[in-house]
Amino acid sequence: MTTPLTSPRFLDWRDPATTRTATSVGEENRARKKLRLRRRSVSLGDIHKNADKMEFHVLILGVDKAGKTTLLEKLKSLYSNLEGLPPDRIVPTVGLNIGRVEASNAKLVFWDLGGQVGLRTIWEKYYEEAHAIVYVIDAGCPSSFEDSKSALGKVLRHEDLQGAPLLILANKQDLAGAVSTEELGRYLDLKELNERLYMFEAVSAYNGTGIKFAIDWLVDVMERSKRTEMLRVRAGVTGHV
Ligand SMILES: Nc1nc2c(ncn2[C@@H]2O[C@H](COP(=O)(O)OP(=O)(O)OP(=O)(O)O)[C@@H](O)[C@H]2O)c(=O)[nH]1
Ligand SMILES: [Mg+2]
Repeated sequence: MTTPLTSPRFLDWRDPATTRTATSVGEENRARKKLRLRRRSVSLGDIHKNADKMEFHVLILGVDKAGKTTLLEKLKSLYSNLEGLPPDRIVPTVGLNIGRVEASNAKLVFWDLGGQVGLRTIWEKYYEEAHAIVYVIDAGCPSSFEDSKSALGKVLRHEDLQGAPLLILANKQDLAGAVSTEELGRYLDLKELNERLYMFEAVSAYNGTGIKFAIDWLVDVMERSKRTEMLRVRAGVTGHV
Protein backbone atom coordinates (compact mmCIF):
# COMPACT_ATOMS: atom_id res chain seq x y z
CA MET A 1 0.00 0.00 0.00
CA THR A 2 1.90 3.07 -1.14
CA THR A 3 0.83 6.62 -0.58
CA PRO A 4 2.18 9.09 -3.12
CA LEU A 5 3.89 12.22 -1.91
CA THR A 6 1.68 15.23 -1.56
CA SER A 7 1.62 16.89 -4.98
CA PRO A 8 2.57 20.57 -5.29
CA ARG A 9 -0.36 22.90 -4.77
CA PHE A 10 -1.28 24.78 -7.96
CA LEU A 11 -3.23 27.97 -8.18
CA ASP A 12 -6.80 27.57 -9.41
CA TRP A 13 -7.77 29.42 -12.60
CA ARG A 14 -11.29 29.66 -11.27
CA ASP A 15 -10.13 31.41 -8.14
CA PRO A 16 -12.99 33.84 -7.34
CA ALA A 17 -10.41 36.47 -6.36
CA THR A 18 -9.17 36.55 -9.99
CA THR A 19 -12.57 36.69 -11.67
CA ARG A 20 -13.76 39.42 -9.33
CA THR A 21 -10.86 41.77 -10.20
CA ALA A 22 -10.90 41.12 -14.00
CA THR A 23 -13.41 43.71 -15.26
CA SER A 24 -12.45 43.76 -18.98
CA VAL A 25 -11.07 41.25 -21.50
CA GLY A 26 -7.66 42.99 -21.43
CA GLU A 27 -7.55 42.99 -17.68
CA GLU A 28 -8.67 39.39 -17.57
CA ASN A 29 -5.88 38.35 -19.96
CA ARG A 30 -3.33 40.26 -17.91
CA ALA A 31 -4.62 38.59 -14.73
CA ARG A 32 -4.40 35.18 -16.40
CA LYS A 33 -0.82 35.85 -17.56
CA LYS A 34 0.15 36.95 -14.04
CA LEU A 35 -1.42 33.86 -12.56
CA ARG A 36 0.30 31.64 -15.12
CA LEU A 37 3.67 33.05 -14.06
CA ARG A 38 2.78 32.71 -10.40
CA ARG A 39 1.64 29.15 -10.99
CA ARG A 40 4.93 28.28 -12.71
CA SER A 41 7.03 29.82 -9.94
CA VAL A 42 4.99 28.07 -7.21
CA SER A 43 5.40 24.66 -8.80
CA LEU A 44 9.13 25.06 -9.57
CA GLY A 45 9.67 26.40 -6.05
CA ASP A 46 7.95 23.37 -4.58
CA ILE A 47 10.00 21.03 -6.74
CA HIS A 48 13.26 22.63 -5.55
CA LYS A 49 12.06 22.48 -1.96
CA ASN A 50 11.21 18.79 -2.39
CA ALA A 51 14.60 17.99 -3.91
CA ASP A 52 16.34 19.55 -0.87
CA LYS A 53 14.50 17.39 1.62
CA MET A 54 16.33 14.38 3.01
CA GLU A 55 14.71 10.98 2.71
CA PHE A 56 14.70 8.62 5.69
CA HIS A 57 13.64 4.98 5.87
CA VAL A 58 11.87 4.18 9.11
CA LEU A 59 10.98 0.64 10.21
CA ILE A 60 7.78 0.19 12.20
CA LEU A 61 8.18 -2.95 14.29
CA GLY A 62 6.40 -4.56 17.22
CA VAL A 63 4.50 -7.72 18.03
CA ASP A 64 1.17 -8.49 16.36
CA LYS A 65 -1.83 -6.32 17.32
CA ALA A 66 0.39 -3.60 18.80
CA GLY A 67 -1.20 -1.10 16.41
CA LYS A 68 1.56 -0.61 13.81
CA THR A 69 -0.64 -0.45 10.72
CA THR A 70 -3.20 1.72 12.50
CA LEU A 71 -0.33 4.06 13.35
CA LEU A 72 0.87 4.10 9.73
CA GLU A 73 -2.61 5.03 8.51
CA LYS A 74 -2.83 7.77 11.16
CA LEU A 75 0.54 9.13 10.02
CA LYS A 76 -0.81 9.39 6.48
CA SER A 77 -3.83 11.39 7.58
CA LEU A 78 -1.78 13.61 9.90
CA TYR A 79 0.95 14.44 7.37
CA SER A 80 -0.69 14.34 3.95
CA ASN A 81 -4.00 15.42 2.52
CA LEU A 82 -4.94 11.77 2.02
CA GLU A 83 -7.25 10.01 4.44
CA GLY A 84 -5.64 6.88 5.91
CA LEU A 85 -7.66 3.66 6.17
CA PRO A 86 -10.08 3.73 9.13
CA PRO A 87 -9.21 1.20 11.91
CA ASP A 88 -12.14 -1.07 11.08
CA ARG A 89 -10.73 -1.68 7.57
CA ILE A 90 -7.23 -2.65 8.72
CA VAL A 91 -6.36 -6.35 8.70
CA PRO A 92 -3.34 -8.15 10.24
CA THR A 93 -0.26 -7.52 8.10
CA VAL A 94 1.27 -10.45 6.30
CA GLY A 95 3.72 -8.68 3.98
CA LEU A 96 4.84 -5.07 4.06
CA ASN A 97 2.91 -1.80 4.08
CA ILE A 98 4.71 1.28 2.85
CA GLY A 99 3.72 4.82 3.68
CA ARG A 100 5.39 7.97 2.39
CA VAL A 101 4.84 11.25 4.14
CA GLU A 102 6.59 14.58 4.49
CA ALA A 103 7.13 15.76 8.03
CA SER A 104 9.39 18.29 9.74
CA ASN A 105 10.95 19.18 6.41
CA ALA A 106 11.95 15.58 5.64
CA LYS A 107 10.65 12.81 3.41
CA LEU A 108 9.80 9.78 5.49
CA VAL A 109 9.32 6.31 4.07
CA PHE A 110 7.73 4.02 6.66
CA TRP A 111 8.03 0.25 6.37
CA ASP A 112 5.37 -1.48 8.46
CA LEU A 113 5.91 -5.22 8.86
CA GLY A 114 3.71 -7.98 10.25
CA GLY A 115 4.36 -8.79 13.92
CA GLN A 116 3.08 -12.37 14.12
CA VAL A 117 5.72 -14.79 15.42
CA GLY A 118 6.16 -16.57 12.09
CA LEU A 119 6.64 -13.27 10.25
CA ARG A 120 9.32 -11.72 12.45
CA THR A 121 12.16 -13.40 10.55
CA ILE A 122 11.31 -11.06 7.64
CA TRP A 123 12.09 -7.97 9.73
CA GLU A 124 15.86 -8.33 9.43
CA LYS A 125 15.76 -8.10 5.63
CA TYR A 126 14.99 -4.39 6.09
CA TYR A 127 17.50 -3.57 8.83
CA GLU A 128 20.47 -2.59 6.69
CA GLU A 129 18.66 0.23 4.87
CA ALA A 130 16.78 1.63 7.86
CA HIS A 131 17.70 5.00 9.35
CA ALA A 132 15.63 4.43 12.51
CA ILE A 133 13.20 2.09 14.29
CA VAL A 134 9.74 2.88 15.62
CA TYR A 135 8.82 0.10 18.05
CA VAL A 136 5.11 -0.05 18.88
CA ILE A 137 3.78 -1.65 22.09
CA ASP A 138 0.15 -2.14 23.10
CA ALA A 139 0.25 -0.27 26.43
CA GLY A 140 -3.23 -1.54 27.25
CA CYS A 141 -2.21 -5.21 27.16
CA PRO A 142 0.33 -6.12 29.89
CA SER A 143 0.14 -9.79 28.89
CA SER A 144 1.92 -8.88 25.63
CA PHE A 145 4.84 -7.05 27.34
CA GLU A 146 7.05 -10.11 27.79
CA ASP A 147 6.79 -10.97 24.09
CA SER A 148 7.37 -7.30 23.16
CA LYS A 149 10.42 -7.11 25.38
CA SER A 150 12.10 -10.21 24.00
CA ALA A 151 11.32 -9.27 20.37
CA LEU A 152 12.75 -5.77 20.94
CA GLY A 153 15.86 -7.16 22.63
CA LYS A 154 16.52 -9.29 19.58
CA VAL A 155 16.04 -6.30 17.25
CA LEU A 156 18.49 -4.19 19.25
CA ARG A 157 21.15 -6.89 19.33
CA HIS A 158 21.17 -7.24 15.54
CA GLU A 159 24.37 -5.88 14.05
CA ASP A 160 22.64 -4.45 10.96
CA LEU A 161 20.78 -1.98 13.18
CA GLN A 162 23.80 -0.61 14.98
CA GLY A 163 23.33 3.01 15.98
CA ALA A 164 19.78 3.28 14.62
CA PRO A 165 17.75 5.72 16.76
CA LEU A 166 14.83 4.05 18.54
CA LEU A 167 11.39 5.49 19.22
CA ILE A 168 9.34 3.28 21.55
CA LEU A 169 5.63 4.06 21.39
CA ALA A 170 3.35 3.10 24.27
CA ASN A 171 0.29 2.89 22.03
CA LYS A 172 -3.46 2.79 22.83
CA GLN A 173 -3.35 5.56 25.43
CA ASP A 174 -7.02 6.17 24.69
CA LEU A 175 -7.74 2.98 26.71
CA ALA A 176 -8.41 3.52 30.42
CA GLY A 177 -5.95 0.83 31.55
CA ALA A 178 -3.02 1.87 29.34
CA VAL A 179 0.29 2.01 31.23
CA SER A 180 2.47 5.13 31.20
CA THR A 181 5.83 5.38 29.45
CA GLU A 182 7.60 5.33 32.85
CA GLU A 183 5.89 2.09 33.84
CA LEU A 184 6.57 0.55 30.45
CA GLY A 185 10.23 1.64 30.63
CA ARG A 186 10.56 0.01 34.04
CA TYR A 187 8.97 -3.15 32.76
CA LEU A 188 11.11 -3.42 29.63
CA ASP A 189 14.30 -2.63 31.57
CA LEU A 190 16.28 -2.76 28.34
CA LYS A 191 19.91 -3.71 28.69
CA GLU A 192 20.63 -3.40 24.98
CA LEU A 193 20.24 0.37 24.63
CA ASN A 194 23.95 1.19 25.09
CA GLU A 195 24.81 4.43 23.32
CA ARG A 196 21.67 4.40 21.17
CA LEU A 197 19.52 7.52 20.88
CA TYR A 198 16.06 6.53 22.11
CA MET A 199 12.81 7.96 23.45
CA PHE A 200 9.61 6.57 24.94
CA GLU A 201 6.41 8.35 23.96
CA ALA A 202 2.77 7.75 24.93
CA VAL A 203 0.56 7.76 21.83
CA SER A 204 -2.80 6.73 20.50
CA ALA A 205 -2.97 5.64 16.87
CA TYR A 206 -6.74 6.13 17.20
CA ASN A 207 -6.87 9.79 18.18
CA GLY A 208 -3.34 10.90 17.25
CA THR A 209 -2.16 11.82 20.78
CA GLY A 210 1.63 12.23 20.99
CA ILE A 211 2.36 11.26 17.39
CA LYS A 212 3.56 14.62 16.01
CA PHE A 213 5.81 15.21 19.02
CA ALA A 214 7.33 11.75 18.57
CA ILE A 215 7.92 12.20 14.83
CA ASP A 216 9.50 15.63 15.36
CA TRP A 217 11.96 14.00 17.76
CA LEU A 218 12.66 11.17 15.34
CA VAL A 219 13.41 13.46 12.39
CA ASP A 220 15.64 15.61 14.56
CA VAL A 221 17.75 12.67 15.75
CA MET A 222 17.89 11.01 12.33
CA GLU A 223 19.19 14.23 10.80
CA ARG A 224 22.19 14.24 13.12
CA SER A 225 22.77 10.56 13.79
CA LYS A 226 26.00 8.77 12.89
CA ARG A 227 23.89 6.05 11.32
CA THR A 228 22.46 8.51 8.79
CA GLU A 229 25.97 9.66 7.99
CA MET A 230 27.07 6.04 7.55
CA LEU A 231 24.13 5.29 5.21
CA ARG A 232 24.84 8.45 3.23
CA VAL A 233 28.50 7.52 2.78
CA ARG A 234 27.59 3.98 1.80
CA ALA A 235 25.03 5.25 -0.75
CA GLY A 236 27.70 7.50 -2.23
CA VAL A 237 30.19 4.69 -2.46
CA THR A 238 27.85 2.10 -3.95
CA GLY A 239 25.83 4.55 -6.04
CA HIS A 240 22.55 3.44 -4.42
CA VAL A 241 20.08 5.85 -2.80
N1 LIG B 1 -7.98 1.47 21.45
C1 LIG B 1 -7.03 1.44 20.50
N2 LIG B 1 -6.94 0.40 19.67
C2 LIG B 1 -5.97 0.42 18.72
C3 LIG B 1 -5.06 1.49 18.59
N3 LIG B 1 -4.21 1.20 17.58
C4 LIG B 1 -4.59 0.02 17.09
N4 LIG B 1 -5.66 -0.46 17.76
C5 LIG B 1 -6.37 -1.71 17.52
O1 LIG B 1 -5.47 -2.80 17.75
C6 LIG B 1 -5.71 -3.86 16.84
C7 LIG B 1 -4.46 -4.21 16.05
O2 LIG B 1 -4.11 -3.10 15.22
P1 LIG B 1 -3.14 -3.24 13.96
O3 LIG B 1 -2.80 -1.87 13.52
O4 LIG B 1 -3.69 -4.17 12.96
O5 LIG B 1 -1.89 -3.93 14.66
P2 LIG B 1 -0.51 -4.40 13.99
O6 LIG B 1 0.54 -4.10 14.98
O7 LIG B 1 -0.36 -3.79 12.65
O8 LIG B 1 -0.70 -5.96 13.88
P3 LIG B 1 0.03 -6.98 12.85
O9 LIG B 1 -0.17 -6.45 11.48
O10 LIG B 1 -0.65 -8.30 13.05
O11 LIG B 1 1.46 -7.05 13.24
C8 LIG B 1 -6.87 -3.40 15.96
O12 LIG B 1 -8.08 -3.87 16.51
C9 LIG B 1 -6.82 -1.88 16.08
O13 LIG B 1 -8.07 -1.25 15.85
C10 LIG B 1 -5.18 2.60 19.49
O14 LIG B 1 -4.44 3.58 19.48
N5 LIG B 1 -6.18 2.52 20.43
MG1 LIG C 1 -0.20 -4.54 10.73
